[in-house]
Amino acid sequence: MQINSFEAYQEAYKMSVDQPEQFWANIADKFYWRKKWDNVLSWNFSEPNIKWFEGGKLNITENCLDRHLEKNGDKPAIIWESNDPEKPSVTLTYKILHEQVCRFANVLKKNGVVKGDRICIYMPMVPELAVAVLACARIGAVHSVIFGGFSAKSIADRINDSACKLVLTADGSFRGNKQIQLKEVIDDALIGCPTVEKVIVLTHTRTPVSMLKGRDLWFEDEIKLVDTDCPAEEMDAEDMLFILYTSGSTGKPKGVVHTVGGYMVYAGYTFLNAFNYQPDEVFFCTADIGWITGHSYIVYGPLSQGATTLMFEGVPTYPDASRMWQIVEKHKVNILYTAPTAIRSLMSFGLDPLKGSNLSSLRVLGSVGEPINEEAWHWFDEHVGNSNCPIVDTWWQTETGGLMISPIAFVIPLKPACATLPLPGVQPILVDEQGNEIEGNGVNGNLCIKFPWPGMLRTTYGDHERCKQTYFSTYPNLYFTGDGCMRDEDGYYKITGRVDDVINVSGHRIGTAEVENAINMHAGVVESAVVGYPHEVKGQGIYAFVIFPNLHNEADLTKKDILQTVTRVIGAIAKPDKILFVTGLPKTRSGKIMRRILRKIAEGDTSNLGDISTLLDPGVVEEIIDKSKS
Ligand code: 7RM
Repeated sequence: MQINSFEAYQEAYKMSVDQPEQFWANIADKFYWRKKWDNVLSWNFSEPNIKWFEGGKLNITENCLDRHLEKNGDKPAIIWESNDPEKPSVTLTYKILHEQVCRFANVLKKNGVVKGDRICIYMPMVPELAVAVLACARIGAVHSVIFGGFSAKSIADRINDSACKLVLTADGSFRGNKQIQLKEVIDDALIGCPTVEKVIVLTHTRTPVSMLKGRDLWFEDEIKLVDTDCPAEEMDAEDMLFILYTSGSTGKPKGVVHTVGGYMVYAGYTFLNAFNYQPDEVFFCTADIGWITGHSYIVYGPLSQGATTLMFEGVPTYPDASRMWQIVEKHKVNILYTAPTAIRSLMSFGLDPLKGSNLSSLRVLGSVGEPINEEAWHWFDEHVGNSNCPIVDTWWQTETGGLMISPIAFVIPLKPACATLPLPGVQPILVDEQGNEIEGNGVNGNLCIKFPWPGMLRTTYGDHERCKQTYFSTYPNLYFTGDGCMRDEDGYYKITGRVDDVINVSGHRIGTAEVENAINMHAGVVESAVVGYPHEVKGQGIYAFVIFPNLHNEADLTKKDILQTVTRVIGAIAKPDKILFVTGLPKTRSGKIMRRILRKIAEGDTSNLGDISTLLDPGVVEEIIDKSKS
């Protein structure tokens, strides 16, 4: 299953296009199925209706746990590193992890959870989070993990959208020198969540929490009441595995749905290949399990391959900027998979933090979440990789389930800051605004995918039409990624960033419409427009133009109030970096905000604003430019 030469890549790629069913059947064969599929693939992108390995029966946790027990039961499955460097790390062998997952699954069962129920997980980055995710999968419950930085309102929206029955949380979480009172946030969220029957609370930060009689239970009490035997639920390949909410250009976040069989095959295959994982290596993905990267490359990808996955609770700069390198040395990390924003933030501390740590265990480096700039790429290459480790710049999305366009370490010749070539099974195509294919090399276009791959989303929870509209309607019979892309002279793909109204802040997707709605909820705000602008560390920052007619003389206080409102409505991750009070917004005669102009102003590039003759009132542009400069 592992590709070891460029010729082997070309051969695999060719087969994946010429005989996709045979290609994926061969790979799926390497996993454990209780019953093999009847049909590898049926699909159309018009409804869309996509089915992989139909008729196949399996449980993903048998692939991630049980099947490794005999040979690798004592091998570390998860190594956990605490936020606090003084606290001992924790190692869960495959045997122990299996036992813990079974116990946790029994706790869920005991509390009435059955196959198909949706479970909301809002937990810190502790081993129990991975255990909780796998426990859901064990009994066929659908997990919906929510990142710890979202507000009560965001959580309530997500819980209600998929009618979750149970919530798994903790008293609180540590991130650097901050604490988040997770249970308190959940308590606020649940005021508006009638479907939630039970809340199971893990003790972690030991902060006082309120426990509601009949609803809230301590994890530590529950786990004592169950045994370690929990047979895995037999799942159809196309049964739902999880929902993960993600932002787009319009409306509320969508619940991206992944199914058991295809997702497993794709996460496992891409993990093994792109990173060239070797048995006994330690793989460290610095993402949070609240995002797709954590789902696929902390939990499911590595564990499905019997790998050792390192899970870190904290942040790269706590207690200081040497923390990541200390972790690499301490656990002899072989593969380090992180984000450009983390690299840029560490770069800003200079080279001293690197000096005390031995990084010679590193063999492969990876980047994900946003376009990596060349400066960061070279810094990562030279100072972390000692100019001796391939960097895989992996392009993919929540919706794709796994890596799509990415180098294969030691196989694909690299170019700095370039995602290079599609993995086998991935058929990218560039199109112009009208949907015409842009052929040849040295071209730019909108990135689409023209053939299904096993890890792709199947629907958006509860609203299939939205899935169709968002991804399959812009260009008929193509999956539209929302990204712009260049194909260079050598046919290499370089992702240039979103072409829709999504901002990528530190690798987190945030919809401009979501932020605008949040700002508009603030008393006194009449209207707002939000755009992204280049930010040195975060990649993109959030710039908000706000109409607030009755501004009193303490404008800074009002700005803080608006930030507070956004924090309440969405979460701290969506707080604008800049707020500019204006009296009007550039609108077309039909009332559409011309974000193109605002983007230019936010970038500080007002020399050429393009055609503004279609504006209702071109005068507002002058005003905004003046204010943005003062
Ligand atoms: C995995 C993840 C997806 C969006 C995607 C892109 C951007 C991700 C790269 C990248 C350039 C990369 N899922 N993106 N990886 N852009 N190079 N290697 O991030 O759903 O949260 O975001 O992130 O715009 O559409 S995500």
